[in-house]
Amino acid sequence: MSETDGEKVVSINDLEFEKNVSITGAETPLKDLHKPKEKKEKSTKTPKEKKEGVVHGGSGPAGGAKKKEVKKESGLGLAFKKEENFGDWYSDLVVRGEMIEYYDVSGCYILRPWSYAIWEFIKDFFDKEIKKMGIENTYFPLFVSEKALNKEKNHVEGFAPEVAWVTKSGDSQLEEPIAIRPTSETVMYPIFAKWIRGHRDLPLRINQWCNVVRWEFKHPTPFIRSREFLWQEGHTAFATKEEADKEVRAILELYRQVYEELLAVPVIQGVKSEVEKFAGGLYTTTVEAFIPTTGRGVQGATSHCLGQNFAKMFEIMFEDEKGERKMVWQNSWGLTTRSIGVMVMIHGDDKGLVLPPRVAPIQVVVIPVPFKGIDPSDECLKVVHQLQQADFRVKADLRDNYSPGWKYSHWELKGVPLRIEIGPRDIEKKQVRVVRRDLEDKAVGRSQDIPVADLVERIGEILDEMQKGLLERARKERSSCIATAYNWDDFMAALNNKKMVLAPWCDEVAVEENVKARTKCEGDGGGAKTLCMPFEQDTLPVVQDPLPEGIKCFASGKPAKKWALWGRSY
Ligand code: 87F
Repeated sequence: MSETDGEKVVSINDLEFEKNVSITGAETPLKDLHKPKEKKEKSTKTPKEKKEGVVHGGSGPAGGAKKKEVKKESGLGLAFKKEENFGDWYSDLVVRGEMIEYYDVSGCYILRPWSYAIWEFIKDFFDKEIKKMGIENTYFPLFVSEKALNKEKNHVEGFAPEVAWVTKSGDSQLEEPIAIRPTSETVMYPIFAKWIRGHRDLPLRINQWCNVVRWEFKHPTPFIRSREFLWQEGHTAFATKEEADKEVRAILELYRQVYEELLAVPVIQGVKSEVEKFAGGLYTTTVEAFIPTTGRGVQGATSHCLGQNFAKMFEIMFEDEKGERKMVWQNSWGLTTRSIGVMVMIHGDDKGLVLPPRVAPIQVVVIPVPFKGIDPSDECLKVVHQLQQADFRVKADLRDNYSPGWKYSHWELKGVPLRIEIGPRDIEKKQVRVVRRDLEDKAVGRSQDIPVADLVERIGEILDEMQKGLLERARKERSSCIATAYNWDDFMAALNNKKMVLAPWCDEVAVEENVKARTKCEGDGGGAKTLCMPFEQDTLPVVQDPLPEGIKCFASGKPAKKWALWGRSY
């Protein structure tokens, strides 16, 4: 770290994360987590003949008459249990599930094809929807000049320690350090001022898919908190506040759809408090998810109305129909790869990832179960072809050095929604066995025999059912984690019982700050804050809108102005 002109300049190579307590509860440095297991894996990877009968449509050893070198199905299980050690379970899962590879720059992760494909589904959906709304994609530079970055003081204040700067090229010091974008308001708005002249230039609505860098010092967690991440950032300018307000909610609705309809993660929509809103803006709306295992809320995405703050600073003006010069109204909104981490945390179990069908890179894996020298690989390929024709994402695992049981565990670890097993007896009966990833081993309906003739139709139905079922299950659990409290004691009890708490609130900054401080020492974990003031919605039946007459703030005892949803959070 060095100092120039009183400005802190962080050389991005110098820094190490503080070894804080992990936000997931893990204190083990992440880089050490996988070392012992790597060793273990090697030892179990010695090819051995498979003994147990995992075949159906017959019994006996896989591979039939010829003894094949096949891998045992042991050694694939996760090293930690979700309920017992959530932090380590998660870190282990994203690596073993082949979503993440660790990297030698702290806080940066490699997104492997298995997780990048999920990001592409999110991207494809959202991109198509915003284009329908008339928003255009663009690309602005990664670098920000110091002058531009510091133009809007409110905006950078508080964030400054997280800005990474480039100070050198080769051996020579740059004349002026340049920042790496932590977000692009200050990159884009000088250009907005140039592009917008008259009312006919409005609205201006652009979006970019890119990476940003925020040099976080809290414990990093794959997807959830990393120093570089991927996102989309939308930036728009309007002639009127009404248009801006309308867009804020339209974008928030798309974020809800990404979470609920793609990732099967229930969210609560609402508006942020003064403390929690984006300081550079007028108001911030949010979709908030919740991780029941840790009892923490997690901000899913935000859609801000910036008001005219940036227009003032960057002089983004237009001439209206009457020839008067006016400032534009602006919005900005963003959704990041954090969404993938939230989905993993909510649906994953002790066997691995559980991917909702709409974002599963492979929806169906077809596994041959050889018996008595009969190899069903050709039938597997036929089924793959049949399902591919119907646009399912499907793959056959025909590797002959792994047993069927090993493959079952492998694809369960990766979270593939359905597996199809085909053995000789299935071929005779013109059927296949279909096994669902989302149901427990012994659950009714987890495994069913389906005639090949009905396969396309039934697979479609089952995947739809799974998609809906995952959201319903998560919503039920989430809803059971919302408590209401009218006084401090009930509030603390609920919070320490891993709940979000809906409480009548006076809406005062000092009170929120006080609650944060008091919950830090009185309970375990970090301080509680407002997650949002939920919009009226049927998923939250406890919200009574308007607030009952004469009701007091749970924390200050002053007259309450609104319902606020409180919680510990990521
Ligand atoms: C970190 C360093 C510098 C968040 C930062 O939410 C600046 C910032 O402005 C910063 N972290 N923010 C707020 C970002 C606001 C807004 N930008 C466009 C979004 C969505 C996309």
